[in-house]
Amino acid sequence: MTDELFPRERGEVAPGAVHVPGWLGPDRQRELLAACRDWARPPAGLRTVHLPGGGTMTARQLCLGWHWYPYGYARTVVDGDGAPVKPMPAWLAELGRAAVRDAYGDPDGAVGADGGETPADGGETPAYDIALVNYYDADARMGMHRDSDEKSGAPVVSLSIGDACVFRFGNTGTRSRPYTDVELRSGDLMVFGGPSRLAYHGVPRIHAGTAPPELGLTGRLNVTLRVSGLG
Ligand SMILES: O=C(O)CCC(=O)C(=O)O
Repeated sequence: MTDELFPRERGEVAPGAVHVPGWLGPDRQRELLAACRDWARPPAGLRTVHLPGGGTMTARQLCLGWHWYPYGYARTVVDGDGAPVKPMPAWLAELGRAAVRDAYGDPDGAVGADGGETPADGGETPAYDIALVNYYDADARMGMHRDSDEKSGAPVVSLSIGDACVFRFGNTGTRSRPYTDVELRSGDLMVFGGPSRLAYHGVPRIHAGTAPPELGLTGRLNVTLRVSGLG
């Protein structure tokens, strides 16, 4: 992708939904990519997700901390090889907290009454204990959906690496309009919490071949960090 005359700016896509372009620098992107490659190996590696209606997700997925399957969480890959889910690394949980702090500009990471504060941790954002890593090839998509299987209202943190995509951010009531299309590029951060925590969102298009060449990645990786509230 060519450099632009004007830098892309942080933007509030909807109340509580913040886009921070280029939040991860080239080194952090490379480190996260290397970690994703490691996690993608079996057991409990990258898998195709089968939906109850008979379809399959075109983005392939792996999980850390808690294993997500349609539609719940488990400690083992109940819809795959049955292996225990890989642990959520402390550094990745901390990256989630830092993302929330930076997106909302809150030095304590405390993000409001429905943003995940718990008495147990003194009012700070609780620890991120789930990572879902989605891998998109050029033809993969993700339909409009809500992240509603967690018991915590803490903001969702989403990190993008590789090809750019169209990220569609909608409303809490319906899968259709009104929505806003945001281009997410390698290194971009999206955080959605508060009134947008349960907004429908999806990925209708990947811009194939737009990953920074130095990454050596074909396709797009998205790492979404969540707080389970599952104890
Ligand atoms: O790939 C993305 O940017 C979105 C991923 C997503 O919506 C999800 O994992 O629930």
